[in-house]
Amino acid sequence: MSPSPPPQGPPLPWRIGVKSKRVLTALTALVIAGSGVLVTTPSATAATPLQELVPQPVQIQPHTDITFTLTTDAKIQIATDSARKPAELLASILRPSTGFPLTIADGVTSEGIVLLNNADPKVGQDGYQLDVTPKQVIIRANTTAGHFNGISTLRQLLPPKAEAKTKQAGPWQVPGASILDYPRYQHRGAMLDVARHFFTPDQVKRYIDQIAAFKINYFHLHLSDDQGWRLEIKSWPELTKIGGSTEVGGRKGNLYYTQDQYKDLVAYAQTRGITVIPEFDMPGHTNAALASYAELNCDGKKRPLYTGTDVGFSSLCISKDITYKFIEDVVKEVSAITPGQYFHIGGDEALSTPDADFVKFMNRVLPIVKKYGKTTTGWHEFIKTTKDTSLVPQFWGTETSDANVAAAAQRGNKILMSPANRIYLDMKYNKNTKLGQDWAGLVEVKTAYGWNPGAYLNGVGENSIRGVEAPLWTETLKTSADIEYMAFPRLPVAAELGWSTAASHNWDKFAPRLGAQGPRWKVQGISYYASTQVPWKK
Ligand code: IFG
Repeated sequence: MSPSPPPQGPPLPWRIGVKSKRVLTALTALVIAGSGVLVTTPSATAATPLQELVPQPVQIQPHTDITFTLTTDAKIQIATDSARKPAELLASILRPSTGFPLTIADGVTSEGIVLLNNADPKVGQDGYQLDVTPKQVIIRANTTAGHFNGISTLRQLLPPKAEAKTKQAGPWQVPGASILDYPRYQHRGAMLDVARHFFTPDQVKRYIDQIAAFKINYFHLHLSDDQGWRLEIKSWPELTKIGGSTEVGGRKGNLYYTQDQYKDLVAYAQTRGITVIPEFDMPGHTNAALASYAELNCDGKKRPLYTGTDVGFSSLCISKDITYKFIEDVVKEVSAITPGQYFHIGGDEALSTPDADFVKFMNRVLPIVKKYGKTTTGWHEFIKTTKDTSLVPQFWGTETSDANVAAAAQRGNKILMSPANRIYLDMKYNKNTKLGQDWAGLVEVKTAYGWNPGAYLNGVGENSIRGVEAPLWTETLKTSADIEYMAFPRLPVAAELGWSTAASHNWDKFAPRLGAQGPRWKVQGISYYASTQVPWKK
């Protein structure tokens, strides 16, 4: 008589690392050899999708006796219009792969996927509840953002082929569960530098799609630098005509977004629950502007266009009034087409601006951003020039102490964490990585994961953290494949650090979940770096 299978207890805890799995296998073998009876231990690798979610939700209650199957007559039902964009996003993803109509219906009448409001207040603005029953998947949220985040989780509970752009065979099953989830931080960001190398609107949209799947909710576009000015400013047309005509390496072209294209990118991001933060770096990193207008230079002479990768050699002319007219025109035009609350003024590496002038500059510029209804964010250097606690310094240093940032935190500023030696996605993984740079060190996946945003900077505790953002600088990147190689798998690492609880931070538990994303990325055509530190699922 064959032994009854072991009770289907809770799946093996993710504490089982690679080493202990070998021990487990050896033990199992021993049992087989010894007693001649096959005792199947619940394998640590036969994970259900509930054990493979990135970022890790706050609470998951599996219901192993329940499976929901999406069928052709399923509808996506919304209780109010606030859930329409999330419903449309989900439909746009599942219709191609399932071939189902997945019509969107107002009101909850039948089987399928249901987006309701009235979620538990505990989930706040960005959280959600996701309940899988035999006939329905119910996502409750208090806001549109919450529904977007619930949908990102549902996508990961479906088979990876749900992400395919062509019709796949089913079944389309979702494991029974009750999930209650909400983020640790309000800001989970990704930055793309489109100034060093220009990326087309479609390439930017591709990256937006990829970051949205990990509950990223801010997309920071680095739109100007020494090598390029990338957004049309109608009152200063030479900025793109000249400043947008080249890039690192010297490629020539109309390498910029018209304001219509920018508005389209902003709207596209919104349909994925993402808010765009435009950055115009100043007073340094401004050679493209200085090459476009002679009058912006103190000596009245245009600078030559620059296609190299040095930093710190340029500065707007602090003493000239026209500099602030220029900045006001830029802030005015861009704020008018940017629904998001934040305007990024850069402020980094102003090495050619005397310190006193830097302070003078910021004292004139910060009020301009406020005048057009936006809240300034910027690389952390600017924060020493102001006592305004509503402004957001983005820490990008490699040290774990910064007196000005700690003082700002003390006063009440919320800090956006982007330590370069942890989460700069353009850092090489290892010395063999062809793309990227290494000035902040080599950043393998485990290094990117191995820090606590709430305890990283001395004097900057959990309550002073606004969130985590992963910048991707593009001095060495030209294609979407280049972006994906550097961003995956470390962007999902940043997403986990920004969303999941500090208590859930554990590499041995996280690595298998990250590895389980591999098949999904393969279906999506993401050219990720298959780090040997991660147990990639086949
Ligand atoms: N530092 C510069 C970036 C870019 C980066 C590349 C900041 C804030 C090095 N400034 O990071 O312009 O060149 O890793």
